[in-house]
Amino acid sequence: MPGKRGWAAAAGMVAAGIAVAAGELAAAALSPSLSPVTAVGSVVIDAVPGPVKDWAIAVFGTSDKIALLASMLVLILLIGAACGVLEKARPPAGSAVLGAFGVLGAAAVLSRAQFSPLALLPPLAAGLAGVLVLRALAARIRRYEAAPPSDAGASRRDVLRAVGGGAAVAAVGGGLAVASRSSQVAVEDLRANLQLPAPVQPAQAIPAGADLGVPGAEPLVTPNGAFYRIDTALRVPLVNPDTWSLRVTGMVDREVEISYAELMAKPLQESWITLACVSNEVGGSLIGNAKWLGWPVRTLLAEAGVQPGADTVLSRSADGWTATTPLEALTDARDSLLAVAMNGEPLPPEHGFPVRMVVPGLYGYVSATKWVTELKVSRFADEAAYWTDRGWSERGPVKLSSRIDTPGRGENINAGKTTVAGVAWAQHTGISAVQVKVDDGEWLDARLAAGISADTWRQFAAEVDLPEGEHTLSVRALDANGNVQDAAERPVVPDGATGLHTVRVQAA
Ligand SMILES: Nc1nc2c(c(=O)[nH]1)N[C@H]1C(S)=C(S)[C@@H](COP(=O)(O)O)O[C@H]1N2
Ligand SMILES: [Mo]
Repeated sequence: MPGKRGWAAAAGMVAAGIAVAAGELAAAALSPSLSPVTAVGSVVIDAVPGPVKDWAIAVFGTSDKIALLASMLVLILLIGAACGVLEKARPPAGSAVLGAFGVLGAAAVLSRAQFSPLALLPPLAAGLAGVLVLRALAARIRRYEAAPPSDAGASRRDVLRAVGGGAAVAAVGGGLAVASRSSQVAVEDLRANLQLPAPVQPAQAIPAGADLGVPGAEPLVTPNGAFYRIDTALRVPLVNPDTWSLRVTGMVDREVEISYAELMAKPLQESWITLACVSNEVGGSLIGNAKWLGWPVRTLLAEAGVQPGADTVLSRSADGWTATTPLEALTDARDSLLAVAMNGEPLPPEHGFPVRMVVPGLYGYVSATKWVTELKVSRFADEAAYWTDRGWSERGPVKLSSRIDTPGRGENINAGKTTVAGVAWAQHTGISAVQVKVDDGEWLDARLAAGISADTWRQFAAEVDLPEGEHTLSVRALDANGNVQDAAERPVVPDGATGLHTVRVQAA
């Protein structure tokens, strides 16, 4: 039996172990990128001098990361032990020090992850769990210390039970965290090693001059890392392609189920499609253009045999999110895809890996289901989808719109000639002209860049002459049917904002 100081040290180790497990489990529940252990480890890796890194790699080889994690764990347990002894000697100094390590963990996470309040949860959960457990155990040890000889046996058993129970909790929690982490790593490995099939029908070639390359304007192709992300997932669903399948159900002649391997073996096509969010404010950035590799939804629906009377397809994702898409948008000639890749790379997890839908001409909330697992052919009248159940319109065709990228709002520019540039979009209809206006002047035709297709946005640029002073630049687009962009200001709810994007600048 350890002495009383030994118990205090053991209590501290148990508290530290539970703290680590709590932090890792919280990260597992939210997002793997928020793991405090990984964050601290990465900070260590970055801080360690090169020669030490080389030494570690020489000694531990490819197990260098495991060696780092193991030494971190040993160090954490030693710190825990010291905190335990300190807590016994000078309560609550030990638990305060343990809690401070939670704050340090938070700092490490913040230095790694993109800031979001969520990133603070795992280290704070860790710190809180550590403090509470240590205080509870230390109180028992103090009771044991103060116990008269007649009670010594009972209070020692109480300490033994509490410390032993805590150790078991730490072990089980840690085991769960490790298991969840390794299944995440497994999916990430599968994704990293995927061989994408060559498209049977390659994407449209980008015509020369489609990207005007005006400094300050968004590029024609949005890199995956810069593509906006909108979803209701608190934690990015990690879907294993080996167990993923897509079922076609509802008003069909025969239910069909397709595996990832079967989907990858289909004749896939590549298409440029600009995806936009209904919540995009006028002038906003919830829009991006990418090259999608996928299989036409219409072919899968044809295999299932759509029954008469159906007018919608309810798509469901692995995390339960749903969208209802007009059936005709999935059966007409447009490139509605079950997409497996984005800009030549397997879908990033946050953009729907392994499979998502992309439908030209419709806002994402009624069409672009990520992590899709079911297509139910049905009637609008019989279904409620996630957002249409929350006040958004049942139909969500993308509205004709345009945006000035440069100059930026409030920018100070030189008086004289200035290039106004940006993008215009009317997916699946096409843009025919873009016009720019200075203050209350005439609408001037902008130079319209070559387009990839009617399903993608188009760049424009216009040279305007700005005298000194404050000016308002406005833009409007015309679609391929000759419709002029709606200037009336309407909010994003229920079916997308309208109004013209204006930018105020100061010319000097
Ligand atoms: N599973 C799932 N798919 C989803 C959503 C969602 O919340 N969950 N959001 C949709 C919305 S509103 C939009 S605008 C697009 C955004 O796709 P992106 O995040 O790849 O840009 O995904 C759509 N697909
Ligand atoms: Mo959206």
